[in-house]
Amino acid sequence: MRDKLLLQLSTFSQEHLLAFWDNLSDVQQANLTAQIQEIDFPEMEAMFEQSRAQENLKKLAQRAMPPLAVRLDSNDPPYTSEQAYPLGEQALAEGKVGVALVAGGQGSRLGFDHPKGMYPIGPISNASLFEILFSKIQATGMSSGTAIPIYLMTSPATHEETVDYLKTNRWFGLAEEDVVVFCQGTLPAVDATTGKLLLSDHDSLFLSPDGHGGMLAALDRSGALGDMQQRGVEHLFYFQVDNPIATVCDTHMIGCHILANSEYTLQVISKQDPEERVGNVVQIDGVTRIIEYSDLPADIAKVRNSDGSLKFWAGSIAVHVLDVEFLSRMAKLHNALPIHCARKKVPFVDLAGDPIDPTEPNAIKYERFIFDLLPHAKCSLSVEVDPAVAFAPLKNASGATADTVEHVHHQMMELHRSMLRKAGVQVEDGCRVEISPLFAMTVDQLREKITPDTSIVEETYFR
Ligand code: UD2
Repeated sequence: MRDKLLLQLSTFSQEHLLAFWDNLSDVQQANLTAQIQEIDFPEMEAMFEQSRAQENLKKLAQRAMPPLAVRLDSNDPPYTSEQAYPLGEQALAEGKVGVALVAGGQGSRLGFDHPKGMYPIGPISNASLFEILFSKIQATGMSSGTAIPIYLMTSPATHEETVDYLKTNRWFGLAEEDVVVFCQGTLPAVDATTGKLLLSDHDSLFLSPDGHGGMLAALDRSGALGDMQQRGVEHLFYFQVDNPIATVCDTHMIGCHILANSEYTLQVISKQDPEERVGNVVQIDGVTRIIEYSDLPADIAKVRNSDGSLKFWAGSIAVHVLDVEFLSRMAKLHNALPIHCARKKVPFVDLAGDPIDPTEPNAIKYERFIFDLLPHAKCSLSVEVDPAVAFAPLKNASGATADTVEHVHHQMMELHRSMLRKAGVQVEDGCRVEISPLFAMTVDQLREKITPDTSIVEETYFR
């Protein structure tokens, strides 16, 4: 086996991967062989070339325009709520909507040593992100009279613990057959100057998750795409595990998606700050695409309209509706998603077999982003939402300036107080309240459950 591998690797100048072969046990040799056989070496070479010739985003961004969008404050939106809601409701009732939840990330930025979805985010209930989001799917299914399947993406680092956790908690009320868990793939990290693959140990490559764009191949490979087609799911509501107030299966958004014949619809917020940490949805040469906050040149991000508003106002909060037919067309296309390269510090084992912990970025990690499918869509649309009711991402450990547990708690309780007040309930300012999605998802549902003029003066969890 060694000679065969060596021949293959030498074609791509990667023979160093076998440097410790003779000292490995049979099991270790088998593991390393399996990892090497998974690698598409010509593709790796192409990716490394690409990392040296990154697209000139600055030049591209000069030609950017704001996207086609359904705005919140428009007097003349392309699609009205009256048109959109019934269509969204109908699609849900007919079982044409499924949910894709990407949960491959670990809570490392958060300082949490488990899959992020297990983080106990409920301000009073301590319910985890998974519990809250699964409850929203269950509640939506109950009100539309149909079970909504969820396609949950994990990564090798989060898969086992996630599945154990969900099993132990009986899939948080969803039927087991409606929870399809599939694992995303990985990509090797390479030395930034030579393009040589890095070893994390004598018998193992350094592999990291292939980004949320890995969902496209993983849906296909795992059979999840086929499962959707078999169930008659036509529209996939996609969102991230870190946003507990996501408007899961947003009826208005799904309705607008259908009205527009869109293949890829984005939920967007109106950015308040040019450098807000959301993707910038723009149109370039008539094609909609997202330029990540870190890639949009500051001078372009700051351009304002005559009324003072930001020209590039549309911030993607990573909530999308994608057509299943579109996804299956894309899955058949070779390299539908480009590769993104990031210079990172990656610990590795050098040729002498010593572990090296670099102090400066030494490697390139590769990722794919799902929103890079946008330019392939025959038609796409952005639908604006109020961030106060739809976006409270949990990203950072306490003490950071944004997106911490404290920020999320504050925003969840503000939202729930405001919903209660709209339902006619009196709530003291600052009173800690939380509403379980299984109690009510909307103000109308709250009205049915609570007598108007009830007064809430102490911490209350509605469940
Ligand atoms: C993402 C978006 C950003 C904005 C923001 C909203 C990208 C590149 N940027 O920023 O534009 O919409 O979210 O909160 O997407 N994940 C996987 N597998 C992976 C990598 C990520 O499942 O290999 C999941 C992860 O579990 C999380 C989501 O994708 O649910 C986003 O990942 P992130 O937190 O790294 O993205 P962020 O905050 O840079």
